[in-house]
Amino acid sequence: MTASSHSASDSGADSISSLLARHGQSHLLAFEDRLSAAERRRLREQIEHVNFVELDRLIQELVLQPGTSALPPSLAPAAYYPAQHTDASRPWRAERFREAGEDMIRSGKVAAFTVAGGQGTRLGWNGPKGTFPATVVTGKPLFRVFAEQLLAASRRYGTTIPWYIMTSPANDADTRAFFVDNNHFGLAPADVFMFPQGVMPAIGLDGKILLETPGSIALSPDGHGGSFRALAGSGAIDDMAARGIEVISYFQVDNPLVRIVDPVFLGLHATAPDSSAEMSSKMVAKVGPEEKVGVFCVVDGRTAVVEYSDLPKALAEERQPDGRLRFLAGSIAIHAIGVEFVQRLTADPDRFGLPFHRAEKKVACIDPRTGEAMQPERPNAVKLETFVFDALPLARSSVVLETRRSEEFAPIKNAEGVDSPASSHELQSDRAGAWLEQAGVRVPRRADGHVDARLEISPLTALSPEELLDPERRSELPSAIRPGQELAI
Ligand code: UD2
Repeated sequence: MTASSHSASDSGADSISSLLARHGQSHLLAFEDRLSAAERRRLREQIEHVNFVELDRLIQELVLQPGTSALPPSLAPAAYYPAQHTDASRPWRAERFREAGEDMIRSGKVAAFTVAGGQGTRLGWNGPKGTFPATVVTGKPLFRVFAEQLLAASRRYGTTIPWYIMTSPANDADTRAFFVDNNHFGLAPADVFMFPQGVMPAIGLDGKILLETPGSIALSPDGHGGSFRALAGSGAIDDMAARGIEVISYFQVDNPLVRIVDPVFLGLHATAPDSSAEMSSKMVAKVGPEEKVGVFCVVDGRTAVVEYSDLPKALAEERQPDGRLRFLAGSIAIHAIGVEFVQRLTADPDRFGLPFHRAEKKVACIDPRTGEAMQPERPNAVKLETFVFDALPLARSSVVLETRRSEEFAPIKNAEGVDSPASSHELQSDRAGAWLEQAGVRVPRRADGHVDARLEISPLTALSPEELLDPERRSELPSAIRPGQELAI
């Protein structure tokens, strides 16, 4: 190392030391003498990326003195377009919106967007969640399921539906490699755009930033709300604008039943009289007060989602006169987002920010005294995350569409039990069975109502039950499924 570079790095280290001292985080350099010059440089770069002024506030509010989030006094359930369009409470004509949506899709105004930056720790899958084998019979990975939908929809509408995928710095390389290894599942690589989301330091319960190793801060993704900044910062939103995209179909990586290209929803978002075409959402009726999904509410005249952990039990349990939950509209994290809305929010990145939420997690780190690696058995840290649905109140107005859970929601989140591969398989088979029944196939059911077979319908075979009615496809279907049969079409 030359004398000049030595002195330059020394003075850089000095100013970093005083910065850290001012913010009570001097321990970050505690093991500097064990690091090589390159490792020191990397650590310094990480430190320079931290916004300490913002972080001080967040540590105070969300780590050291976390209050229970104050619920707004004017909280009311949000109105929604019911799945049964003939529902007397709010009749509406799906056909009009379907036509508008189909026009938009055909004219290339729709892009798909998957948030896939999460760490998937609950599932215990060692790799990006989108690589998890998700389907019932052939075990297709989630990314392939979505790719097949996009291929099928692009063919059906004679268009190209580009696909944007938000990764995280931790899984970006693995995600890209998976797409290359799988030949992008038949999609044109130019129509698949990946970009990593931002990160935030994990904070120990004492308010100190955690070190993952002596030379690196423990960083974790900044939540799916980071997607607005990442869409803008990565150039994805410019790419969309250049392609003439107007609407982003937003969905999570964990739901193999998501209907990515839904003309009714897209048309409703773009043309409903009460929509600003900025950000719209799908909901399902909650199965019970305890279900772990956020609920759509109206707060000060604006649509908002209150996360399940923030909704007091008494409110979650309130019933309407007909016995249904009062706060019924559960968020399944499916949104239509206007490209112009993202542009408007992120026009001045310094002024845009969604609120951070705290999540207590187990974060592998080093012991700040010895530098030894520690694997915590209990939550030892607060992760700071923003949520995409916190952008809803920023929309001028926002509509919510009810969808049927059995048609569109079978998430894979946990290794076992609720929202696990097993529960998702059951729901996937149930949906496939229902579609086959609509095409005249006899499908066996168990006493509990679930389909008694393992069934899988590729999106390339049918994107909706109507497509199974096509005479050519129908002629290939069996007349009946045997109990316990395995069938992939
Ligand atoms: C989410 C919603 C919940 C409900 C449910 C439906 C939140 C806080 N809660 O619960 O209300 O709608 O989904 O399934 O969202 N992700 C990123 N980057 C991150 C964090 C997450 O891309 O920094 C992605 C992740 O890869 C996944 C999705 O966001 O696709 C959901 O994340 P989660 O598993 O943390 O959300 P969950 O299941 O608690």
